Amino acid sequence: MTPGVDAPTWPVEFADRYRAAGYWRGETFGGVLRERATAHPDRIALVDPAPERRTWTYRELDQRVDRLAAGFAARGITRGDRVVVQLPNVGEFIEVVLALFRVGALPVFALPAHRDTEIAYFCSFAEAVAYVVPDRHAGYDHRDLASRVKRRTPSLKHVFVAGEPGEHTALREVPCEPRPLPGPAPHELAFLQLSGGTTGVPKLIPRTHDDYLYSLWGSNDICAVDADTRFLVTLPAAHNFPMSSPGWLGVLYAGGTSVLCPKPDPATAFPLIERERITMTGLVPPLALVWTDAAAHTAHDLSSLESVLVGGAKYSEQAARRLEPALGCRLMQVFGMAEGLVNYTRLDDDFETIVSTQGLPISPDDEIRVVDDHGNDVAEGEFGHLLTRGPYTIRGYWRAPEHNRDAFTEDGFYRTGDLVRRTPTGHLVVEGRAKDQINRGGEKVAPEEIENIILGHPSVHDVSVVAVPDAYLGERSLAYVIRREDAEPLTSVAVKRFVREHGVAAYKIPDLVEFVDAFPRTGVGKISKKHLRTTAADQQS
Ligand code: J2J
Repeated sequence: MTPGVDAPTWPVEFADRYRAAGYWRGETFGGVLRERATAHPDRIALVDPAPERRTWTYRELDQRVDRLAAGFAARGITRGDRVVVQLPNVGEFIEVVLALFRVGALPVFALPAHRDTEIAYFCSFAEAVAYVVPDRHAGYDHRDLASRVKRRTPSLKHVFVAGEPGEHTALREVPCEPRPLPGPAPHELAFLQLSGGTTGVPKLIPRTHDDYLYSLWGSNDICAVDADTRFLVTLPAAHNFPMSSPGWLGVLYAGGTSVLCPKPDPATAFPLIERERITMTGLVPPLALVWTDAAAHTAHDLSSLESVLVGGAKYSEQAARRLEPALGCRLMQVFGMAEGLVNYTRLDDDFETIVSTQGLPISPDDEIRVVDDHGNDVAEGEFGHLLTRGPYTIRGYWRAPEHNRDAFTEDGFYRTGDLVRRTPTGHLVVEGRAKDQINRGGEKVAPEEIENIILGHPSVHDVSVVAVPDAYLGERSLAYVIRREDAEPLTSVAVKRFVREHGVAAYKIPDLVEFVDAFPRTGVGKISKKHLRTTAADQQS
């Protein structure tokens, strides 16, 4: 463990190799923005179309980021400090993140859907000094959430609000005269990203400038992102996929334009595609289905679209076949993870490969192993557990030594928890998942987190949360509950309300609740989730 990094990192011989191979270029985000602003100051970097259209040239973005970074520094936020950032797809999000990068402070990327439980955990676990929120978003007042979290979190010194601040500090008051800042070194951490999670609390993923920047330019090469790219940020901008595959950060690296989409539905996105002449975007499979259907009878001109990336969850082959003809652009499947490894189908892959595989890794130095339950490599083409190691895949979660012992092999391979098969061309096909996680159309839910909440209900004796197949989302969540014999009667609605009132993101509330008398057990007496999943799937079909 490198002091100050708080997580295992690449052994020196690997780091040297990745530098020598030219993957790690010794750049930082702050430096990249400055260089682009110098090279082409008047190009548009960013468009925030709502409520009034705002644009930022590269020069303006660089200058505003400088002033905001100076303001953060003046308030005592320094290199290595953690700042929880929870903003929707607005220009302020991009400014805040880039300003923190420039200071060397680490954004912790919360999603707009997160509530008290998650935010309080991120703030306390990361010992965050600041938390950045919108005033209201999607009918929810984030200032109240911030007040509650601040009372519970001693480390939290600042709450900055984009919009009307209430009892907190207005973000617009923060910028001040720029001053030279020491800034981070390329091998240092840039931010902490959230893991999809399989455990009671999400793990934090430490990414460095060097490794993440490689995943960006590597993605740009594969996806043909350049200065002419006009990328629509359709998914929440804080998620790893729309941020880096190739995402708004990849587009920034290439000197292109990112347009922030306030909502992902076709009624919002299609007019923007037409007006802003969007060339590329990224979608999760359920959204891709909705877009494909809506494209058939839209009056909007989508002809500027050149490629659409679909990933985050398995995209069914039937759905994939329909996308290109409907949207009139290239489909690229992407199978990625915030821990690192990202695979893309290539623009010159044949149609069958594009619709039936989840692509090839970005890097020739992404090491891929497909192993059986005992860690032995399976035969060519057989399916097994995907392990990976490489120039932009982490070697350990942040401050999680015990979990790291299970999540990584001794020689540093990350156990993705995904079950894959490799085709003769090296393309990966995702066949399933061994980790205990629900993938709700790209939104990941850790059953254990929800089980722990439900177990707190006085009428609950035991609970097991599993995935059930769903035609639209791919999977939904089902909570099997055993009631306490002597307790008050309990309804499905009451269980859902209990989880909601606990304060978690709405997508984590069980879609279905069923009451049972007992759980199937494994030979050693543990609850057999496998058995429960099969029962659930049978009942739903
Ligand atoms: C099946 N499962 C997939 C796919 C991810 C790009 C794209 C996605 C993510 C992401 C990302 C899948 N088919 N095409 O970070 O940069 C599931 C796998 C994987 C997990 C990672 C990116 N694409 N998955 O989804 O960290 O189970 O990243 O291990 O949220 O999503 O989730 P996450």
